[in-house]
Amino acid sequence: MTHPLLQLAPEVAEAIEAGRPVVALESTIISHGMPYPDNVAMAREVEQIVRDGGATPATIAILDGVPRIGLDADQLELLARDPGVIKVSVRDIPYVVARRGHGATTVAATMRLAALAGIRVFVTGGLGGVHQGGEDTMDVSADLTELGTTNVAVISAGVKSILDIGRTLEALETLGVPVVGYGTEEFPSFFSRSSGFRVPMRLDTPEELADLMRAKWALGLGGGVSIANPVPAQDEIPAEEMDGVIAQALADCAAQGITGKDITPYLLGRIVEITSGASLRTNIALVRSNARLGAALAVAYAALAE
Ligand code: PSU
Ligand code: MN
Repeated sequence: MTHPLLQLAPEVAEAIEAGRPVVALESTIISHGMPYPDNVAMAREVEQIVRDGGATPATIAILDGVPRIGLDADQLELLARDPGVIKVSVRDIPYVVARRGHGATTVAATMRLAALAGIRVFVTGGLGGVHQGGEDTMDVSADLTELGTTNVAVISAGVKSILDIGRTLEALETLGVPVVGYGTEEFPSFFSRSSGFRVPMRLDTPEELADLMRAKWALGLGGGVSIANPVPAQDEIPAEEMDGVIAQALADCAAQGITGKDITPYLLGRIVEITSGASLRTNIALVRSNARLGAALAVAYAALAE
């Protein structure tokens, strides 16, 4: 049933086979989204939160050219500290597999591999989207294309204002992707609960989210669902505070001449530096919160599928 090129961890394979709840987790956030050792501590803690919520965690990455669904402690450690790990979006998957390399998967690549394994719920921190100036550079994350085609629900804390949030929401509408505010009318901007943009739809419980997923896919409406879960209020950094930080990081990025797939990792690292680590604490807090919701959603969705 499972794709022959995928390697599933035994507990993940058993859970999928039995129809028990499974939550996919990405690995670019580990290798290229946070500094060591906070990244590996976060990765372990998030897996534990998913377990405590009654689901099986499946962190996804490519190791020695093998797409793996579910990793052990040594594999998480390797992803967290090996500088040879490549950032892998969908276009990079065949290269890393053929070259037998190590790859940390983005939201787009993780969605695709999760879907191949039969996993429908995926937890991350922030989505990629239309970059600022994207109307000229055409720098639009493949995360959006993937949300348009692959049947996985992605829980994030919204989109950072390193991106053009308005154009990102427009692109998601064009692609037919439901963007659901979880308990909110306003689309969150990762560090902040607000963004100045409304969500097109709001739901308030994991059961309601599961119903939407089932309705979409039962009707043959392929593609993803973007669930925007605002950072908990006590952990947020107000948008006004982040605006200056992000403007500084974007200016530094341009001055350094950084382009393409290196832009997002550079900006994430620079924001941690400029905020002296405050942004990292918020980042970790929102991932924890997303993991709690992801486990609850996987449980609710598995109950429907019975
Ligand atoms: N935004 C974050 N943290 C991240 C990323 C984005 O706040 O770690 C990562 C995710 O893996 C996302 C990827 O899928 O960056 C998007 O990169 P790009 O813009 O190159 O598609
Ligand atoms: Mn890009």
